[in-house]
Amino acid sequence: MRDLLNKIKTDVTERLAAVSSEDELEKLRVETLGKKGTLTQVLRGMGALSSEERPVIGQLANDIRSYIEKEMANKKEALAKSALENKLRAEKIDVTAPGTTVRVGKRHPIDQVEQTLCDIFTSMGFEIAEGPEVEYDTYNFQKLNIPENHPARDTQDTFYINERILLRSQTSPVQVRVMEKQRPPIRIISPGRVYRSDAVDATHSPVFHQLEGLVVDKGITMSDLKGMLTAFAKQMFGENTKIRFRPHHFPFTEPSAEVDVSCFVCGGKGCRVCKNEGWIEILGSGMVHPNVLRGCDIDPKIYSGFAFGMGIERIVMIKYAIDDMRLLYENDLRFLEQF
Ligand code: 2NL
Repeated sequence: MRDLLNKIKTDVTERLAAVSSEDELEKLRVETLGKKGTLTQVLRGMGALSSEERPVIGQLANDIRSYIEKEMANKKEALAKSALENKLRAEKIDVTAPGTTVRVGKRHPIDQVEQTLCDIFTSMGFEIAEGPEVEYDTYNFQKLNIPENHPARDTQDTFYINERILLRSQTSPVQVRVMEKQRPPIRIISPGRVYRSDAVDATHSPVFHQLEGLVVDKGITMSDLKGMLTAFAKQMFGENTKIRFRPHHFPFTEPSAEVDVSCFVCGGKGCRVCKNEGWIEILGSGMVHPNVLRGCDIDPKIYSGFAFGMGIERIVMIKYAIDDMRLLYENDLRFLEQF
């Protein structure tokens, strides 16, 4: 029996050394110390021993049992420790490692400039008005005092859906719709997409963007237009910017003027951006024609107004010194990422 006990001791010690998981350890514990375990069975057989042998073998069996229990507890602790070490090693974070860059998209330069324009005008008290891109010719032409024989009405210049319906060639019809529905005071801007049957080149596109503005109230004069545009030009192109008016003709305004800003690059001396002019044309404007007011049931004897319109692409091109409009539509990220 003594030999049997010693063999169990050496066997278990050997097997314990090879154990590499808590499951294996538990299996060995049950096989040795469990109800039907090898050591348990030996202890059960002790009744058959003589009264001299029993205390001696009993002592040996208890010593071996304690020894095995202690070794198993040590092993259990060692396994838990190395499991924790593995986990810590696997989950280690190198806080000095370079981060993974997230590529964030951004708005198209046309949209960025449109947003800037809207911010400037809304800060002056203008409200943003929107309307359909597919319009009646009455709103796009008649109500804007554009006569039947005007070249803009030519199918060569305008996209017609049918006799009465077309793609708007300016955002003015949006303002006409507001003037019909709302009574003065009116202070609105209308940004949006417009369509003209133009061939694509460095300065033309059949689809482009416009922002128009309109103020109608009692006592509105050209000096209100000039003061407001001066404030706008300073916010858009810098505090030192000056503006100048040149006489022009639009059917929907009288008098009409084209507006230039002093070149924000050279300050007026002449450079590549202003083509040595010192001035850059940015928009068209004027006092709303009495026929347009009357057509919207606003009495021009009581009310007057000013209006202006600019091409957003043109402003983008001026601001970033872009010499070809097509670059704005090609969606080449190497170009777009610069803005
Ligand atoms: C330009 C010139 C302009 C307007 C647009 C307008 C609108 C109404 C009444 C009168 Cl409802 N006028 N708009 C006025 C003057 C010029 O645009 O060169 N745009 C790109």
